Amino acid sequence: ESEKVYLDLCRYILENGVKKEDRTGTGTISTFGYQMRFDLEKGFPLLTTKRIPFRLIASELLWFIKGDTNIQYLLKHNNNIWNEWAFKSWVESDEYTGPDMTDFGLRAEDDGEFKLLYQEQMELFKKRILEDQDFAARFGELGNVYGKQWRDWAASNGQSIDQLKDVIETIKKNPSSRRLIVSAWNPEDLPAMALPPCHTMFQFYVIEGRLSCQLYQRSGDVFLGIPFNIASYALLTHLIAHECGLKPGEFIHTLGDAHIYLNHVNQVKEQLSRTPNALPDLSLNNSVTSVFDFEMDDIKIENYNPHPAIKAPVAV
Ligand code: UFP
Repeated sequence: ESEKVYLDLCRYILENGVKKEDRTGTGTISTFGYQMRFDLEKGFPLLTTKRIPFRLIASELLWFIKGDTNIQYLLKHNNNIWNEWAFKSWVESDEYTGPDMTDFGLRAEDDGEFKLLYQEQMELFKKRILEDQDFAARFGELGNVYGKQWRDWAASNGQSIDQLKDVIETIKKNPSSRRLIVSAWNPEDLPAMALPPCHTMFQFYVIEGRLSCQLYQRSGDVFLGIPFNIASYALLTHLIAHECGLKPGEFIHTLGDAHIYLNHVNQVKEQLSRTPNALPDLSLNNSVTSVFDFEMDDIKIENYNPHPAIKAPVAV
């Protein structure tokens, strides 16, 4: 089954990874250059050895696909994964008059009293993003994140390039093309980005009526990030295949720095001790024809029987 290729990656790093310092100060065991292949006809690669919240992955992907870069869309779908980035710009702005939120992420971890204060401010922030359009336009906006680069890349002549729309049109018109690439890595934008894109570029390939996708991910948190990234790009491949009248082929995941954080090692071992179940199935609403029109209700995961979730701290 497909899940084994992910578990093999975990085992490979535990056995062959080298200790490496990292930006977050957590420490990792790391390897450079690794590739996993998932045959999408053999089930949807949502891991079963721990529960993965597919709903968050799907709503984030639809947000990218729509070219939306404002967290309001995510909040409307009860998706909180990008909140901290927007909250940071709010509490650092002149308009914020609440309690001091400097280093809120780190402080919330070791200070229970501060954590309550932080949660209260975060709830107020979310409510305002949802209810106040003007506030959302100013403080919900994340700027040059994936949605912007995929759908509205700023060209030097002042025009905008819709890479995703262009690549879908080319898949339909010229499926044998070897130039079916979308890049999120925009060197000009990097200095202003809090988190430079981890999924830097992806390429499509069509053979015998099947659409495959290969992602180059520069940096992968193997325990927390990678399972999300696999499901996200598998879903993207399904959606584009659906629009183009193709069957999904393979998702090929190529990793640069693939690492297990030192404070995830026990969780990884726990996961490796579990026996995978059959992969679930993905079901898409056939009446939706364009990837740009998909909504959450049009995307369903069926027969998903995971082991329980495993908690681990996020390195920030
Ligand atoms: N990371 C992922 N997948 C993602 C994402 C982040 O694994 O989709 F956004 C992890 C990789 C790394 C950290 O551990 O987040 C980013 O840190 P850096 O920029 O230093 O590579």
